[in-house]
Amino acid sequence: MKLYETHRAPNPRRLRIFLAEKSIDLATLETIELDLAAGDNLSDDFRAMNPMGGVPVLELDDGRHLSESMAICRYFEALYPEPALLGRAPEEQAFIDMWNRRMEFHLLLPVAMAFRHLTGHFADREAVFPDYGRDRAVAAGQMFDFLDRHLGEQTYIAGAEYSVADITALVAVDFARVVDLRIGDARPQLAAWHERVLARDSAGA
Ligand SMILES: N[C@@H](CCC(=O)N[C@@H](CS)C(=O)NCC(=O)O)C(=O)O
Repeated sequence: MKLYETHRAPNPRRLRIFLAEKSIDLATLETIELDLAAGDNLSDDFRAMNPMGGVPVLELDDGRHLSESMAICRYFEALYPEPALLGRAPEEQAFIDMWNRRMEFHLLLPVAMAFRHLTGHFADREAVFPDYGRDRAVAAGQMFDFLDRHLGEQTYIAGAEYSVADITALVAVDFARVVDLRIGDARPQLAAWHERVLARDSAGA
């Protein structure tokens, strides 16, 4: 299998952390680094693999291409069920999915939009609306506040156990630094959770 990714981008980092939690050695996959700023992901060859143009993309041994970080995570969860990061019992799976989707739509996406529209990093391929970027940065900050309250009640995002929802939240919180959004001193529960998840070996993946 081959993994097309970009080391500093948040979605590929989600996948790398997921694989590290499962002790899957990245060296067993051939990894191909793409330069997003240079537009490597906009080429015809790459779009033939993923018409949406995003990383990560996993090339299977039969030559098919799987994209969407969560689809790839689900594939590896099925291949390597332990430790379970998507839950075991039906209710546990459903609640982890609910929290992971909340982290994707209400945290990672606003952070990504703030980055794109405040920095103009992808101005070569999309219109840039700084007001929208500011609005998304505010929304992400409000989510930080929400999570600070939420994590006062439980150890991890989806409950008592570490899950993929923590991975999505971690990459979003860390990536938010690019738009100068930080946890700060006013969010102690979020800071304690951040220290907890950052202390895991997988966080450095
Ligand atoms: N929904 C996709 C998003 C993939 C995505 O947009 N990846 C970003 C990097 S984090 C990307 O490739 N951006 C390049 C671009 O938009 O041109 C996933 O979950 O994998």
